[in-house]
Amino acid sequence: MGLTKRGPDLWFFEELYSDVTYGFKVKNVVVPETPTGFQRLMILESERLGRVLVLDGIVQLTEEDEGIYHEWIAHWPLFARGTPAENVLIIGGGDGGVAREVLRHRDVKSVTMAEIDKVVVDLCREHMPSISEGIWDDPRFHLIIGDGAEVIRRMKGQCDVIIIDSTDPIGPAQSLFNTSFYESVYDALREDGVTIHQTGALLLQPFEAPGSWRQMERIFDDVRVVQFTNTSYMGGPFSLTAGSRGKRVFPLAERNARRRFRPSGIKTHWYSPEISAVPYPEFSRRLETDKYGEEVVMDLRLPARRRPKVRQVAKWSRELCQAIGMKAYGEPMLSGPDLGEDGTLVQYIETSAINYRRLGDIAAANCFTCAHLPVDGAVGFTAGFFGAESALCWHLPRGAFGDLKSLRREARIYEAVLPGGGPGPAGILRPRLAEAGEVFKPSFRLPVESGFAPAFELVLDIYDCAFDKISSCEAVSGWARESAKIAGLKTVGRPEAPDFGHAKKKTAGPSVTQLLREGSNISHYSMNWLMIVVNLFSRSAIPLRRVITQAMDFFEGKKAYAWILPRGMKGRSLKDVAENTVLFEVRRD
Ligand code: AG3
Repeated sequence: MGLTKRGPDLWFFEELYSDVTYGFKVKNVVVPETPTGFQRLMILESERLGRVLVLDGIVQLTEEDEGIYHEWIAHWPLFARGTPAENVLIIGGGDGGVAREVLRHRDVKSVTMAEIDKVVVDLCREHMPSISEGIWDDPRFHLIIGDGAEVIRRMKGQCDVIIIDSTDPIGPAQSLFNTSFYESVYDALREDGVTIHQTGALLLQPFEAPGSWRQMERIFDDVRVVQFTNTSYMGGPFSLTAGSRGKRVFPLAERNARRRFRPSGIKTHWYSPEISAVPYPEFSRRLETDKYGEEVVMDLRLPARRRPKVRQVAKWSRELCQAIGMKAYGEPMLSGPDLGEDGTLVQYIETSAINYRRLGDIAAANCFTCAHLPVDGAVGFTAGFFGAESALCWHLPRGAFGDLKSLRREARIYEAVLPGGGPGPAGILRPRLAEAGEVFKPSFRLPVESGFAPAFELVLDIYDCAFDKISSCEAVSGWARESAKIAGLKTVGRPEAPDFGHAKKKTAGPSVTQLLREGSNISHYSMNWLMIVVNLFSRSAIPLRRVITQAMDFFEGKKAYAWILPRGMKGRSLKDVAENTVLFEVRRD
């Protein structure tokens, strides 16, 4: 796409999405596509929109409507505060539009703009002078050409407002969406300081705002999503996500803005404190429900000699989808013609997967979604379907950005007694916290080595990964193959990575499954908050440390939360199960 001939005319079509686009007729190519060393830059002219800045095929601004974005991203945080800001930092923003709006605030004493790409600054200044009008002569304005992520680390406790005017979290801006970057933003803020950044089109990039929200929620004292619409960012409702240092600012944001706007004397075209920037209720709801993935892991005691056949298990997986309100994607994947002791069934669903294998008279089933999971419904339905009277369950938060302790607090290990599906008489227990050092010692025994359980599952959530490593099916498939090799597990067929459009839908990215002789190796990944979730089920011991390190190295993840779940047990007390369920953190710096 990009520039395309249509009859006698030249058109531009945006390259942000693989399945939807918008375009406009190009009157004039002002700057043909130029590699800047960071990205591809192009400036076009259109009759209707004026000059248009395009980076990596994505529209950044048009002269016609740039004011909408620039006014909202600048004035919203500045007016949300109870008191005027003095020091403002802009990260990105090379076209100068944000700086222009910020400098209209008379109380602002200093505006520093850290832009990594000098070519953007130079070419916008030359070809779109109206965007940055006035900033170059303003003594309060300072430009730094450099990496914002580094600049900000030198500004501890110095800023009242930090505006991150970046491209989407692909390409050079990727590091601006990392947890460690958000931490440095927080550190750079003064008390009552506010930061804001663009988090995409709420409908078309449904995981961006919730993803950032989730990361920011644990770092900032308060987080808000600001919604506006313009013409040049396709998809209707667009989002800015803001975070504050201290809890006093956002509850009064609207009141502060109404009180301070008029006396400021600033005349805006698009921003007004009278216009609600509150997201549509559906988006607020999604921020809550899409917060984390959830998995329920069930070991069900099957009635004597019950050996569910493929057809039955496939039926279970389909009906379970209905019970949890998720669509099934494609047909079930099978490691062999039947589901004997060695077989696995994996059914992809809307936001991840369901899987099953049998160990003697225990059916070991997992149900994972990247949205809200009605756990009791899933357990109740599964136990009912297989005629099990009780199920040993692990309910795990996945992709949670909290710390290890809160993760442990949110996890539940329980016996669900049917009917009803709720916890049994033994109540709810938590996993045992361990140090990575302990688990990585050669003396550590996996449940299959100690004889505690006939199988185990390694559950791994890896954070702050490299986008290109987790965003391609090929890359993840490569990891899965290598991982099986290191684990010493025999693969069955090739990794399966069907594209069900996960990445485009209300889900968290495509999935890759490598079926193994003894279970399945599944990864499901979320590209928008740069993390990947991995499950590895095994009936034999694996070199744990090497498998985990390989995964973290491969995806360039900085931190992982890892679980070891004993699977397929009989006659173990819940207390023993909890004691043998291990949760630990691995860091790679
Ligand atoms: N930066 C934000 C561009 C967002 C485009 N993304 C999208 N349509 N999803 C704009 C830079 C203007 N100063």
